[in-house]
Amino acid sequence: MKFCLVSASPNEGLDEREKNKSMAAFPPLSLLYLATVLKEHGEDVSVLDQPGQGLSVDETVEWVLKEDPDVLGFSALSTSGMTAGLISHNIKEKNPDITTIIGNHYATFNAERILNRYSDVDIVVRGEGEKTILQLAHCLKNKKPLRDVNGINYRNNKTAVATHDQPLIKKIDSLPFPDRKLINVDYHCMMAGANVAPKKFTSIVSSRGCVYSCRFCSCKEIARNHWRARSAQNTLEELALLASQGYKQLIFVDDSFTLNPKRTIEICKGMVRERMDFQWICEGRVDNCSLEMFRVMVKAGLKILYFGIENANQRLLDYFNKTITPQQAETAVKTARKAGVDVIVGSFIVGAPDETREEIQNTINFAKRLPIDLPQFNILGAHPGNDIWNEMEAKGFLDVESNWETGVAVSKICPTAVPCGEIKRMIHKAFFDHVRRPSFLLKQIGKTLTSSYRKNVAASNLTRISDIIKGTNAVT
Ligand code: B12
Ligand code: SF4
Repeated sequence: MKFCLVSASPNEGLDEREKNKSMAAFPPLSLLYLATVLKEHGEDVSVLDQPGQGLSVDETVEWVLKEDPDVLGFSALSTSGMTAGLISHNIKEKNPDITTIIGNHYATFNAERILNRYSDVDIVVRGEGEKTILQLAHCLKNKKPLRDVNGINYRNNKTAVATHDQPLIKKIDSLPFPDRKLINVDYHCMMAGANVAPKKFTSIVSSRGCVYSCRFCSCKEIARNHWRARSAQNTLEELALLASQGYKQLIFVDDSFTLNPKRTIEICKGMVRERMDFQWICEGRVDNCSLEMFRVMVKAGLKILYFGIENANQRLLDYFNKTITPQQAETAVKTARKAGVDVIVGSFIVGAPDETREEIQNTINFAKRLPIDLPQFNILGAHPGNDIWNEMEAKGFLDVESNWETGVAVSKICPTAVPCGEIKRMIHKAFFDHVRRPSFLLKQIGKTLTSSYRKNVAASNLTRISDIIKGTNAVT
């Protein structure tokens, strides 16, 4: 059977190709895993990264028709689902025999809505896809009923039906390494408008899921609150393969890369032992921050550590169910600094229901006080799959029909939140006040002079950096 897998672009207009390209910061690991599993089972597969390759809807349709698959599968997050719906429609007009499938977060949390809105989408896959795509391939090939496939929604005689959830893969070490050669795109990693990975770059995932339940996050739903880690050995084998393929810079896109410090340390020690020489980025929780772990991570090439600090007000941290304190954030940042992490990014979320202007300002001031290199201020969003979405719906603030594909800022719909426009102005100003402080700039220049990683990033982003300082680059 022939499969075409497409990572759909978040912007269906697609005129601004450069903008689309930069959205596709990382390779679509989802599709690369699925394609590799299918290939291992003897299927014929090709993969297209629409935003990565900067293709319009028409160009994508043309590519699919030329490939002439039996099955066309899309990976979609929020707005890219709309593009997938449009492409499915244009494809079916020309070749109605192709079976169209959509997966990923957008699909998982909107399965019925997708089948209702897009008559040209045949099957929606919920959650983890490797087992499901193989079951689907088997059923479609042998003309067996789709009800035998777990984790899908489809139409049976025009009625939408859902099958049982697909059980999670127990041992993710059993999965093959995603074959990155299936896509030929030079990926990059954008942060504050600058490419922080100008060398040969890719992403990797060493664990799936998360045991926490933050109200603004939908990861817990996909992995059903389980954390499944690959062994250090298995992760190191993939890293060795990436090194042999010439990759120099990486991002771990795990939800919880540091959840088990022993495993994290083992991976890092392996990277040092094998002299892999990667420069890499990962996320960390502020309640998991031993100096020993950070030191080994730095030794193994950690360059950018991204902390979910979220807010300076305990009341809001509790509302977010983040189970951390501002004091923990302070300790974590100082410990990472002491361990020699080159760039520390603090991510903050503001714009919750009942959050006052003073509380928002308190978070902005907290960000300034912390010894971080870059603040990232985000506006709280309601997406299908997160608890905030359910809360806004239950309170009657949400127009589900207009917002399920895009998500919506809480501050746009909740009468007790500070209005969205005002928050945008506050965080825009906060960002530039933060990065234009002479003391901050001097420190950053000093650090850049002593870090070969920073020097390389700075040299590759001279125009962007001057745009940021002048305020002509949208970064928050
Ligand atoms: C890397 C990443 C990105 C990259 C995506 C690059 C790419 N080409 O794929 C970039 C930076 C572009 C990105 C953008 C955004 N992201 Co993002 N991203 C992630 C991240 C960190 C990792 C994704 C990943 O690779 N996981 C590893 C793979 C193996 O797992 P997977 O993607 O879930 O794929 C599995 C299943 O979903 C399923 N599946 C997926 N696709 C398909 C397709 C088919 C046909 C089938 C059968 C199955 C299937 O099978 C896969 C294998 O098991 C996740 C967090 C996370 N841990 O998942 C957030 C995450 C997915 N992103 C999120 C968000 C909110 C966004 C943005 C909206 C952010 C923004 N404000 O702009 C945009 C959306 C862009 C858009 N409109 O399309 C949310 C999703 C929320 C939601 N309910 O939709 C997440 C969960 C982060 C979070 N904690 O909230 N993101
Ligand atoms: S925000 Fe991070 S810690 Fe919280 S549930 Fe999501 S992945 Fe887990």
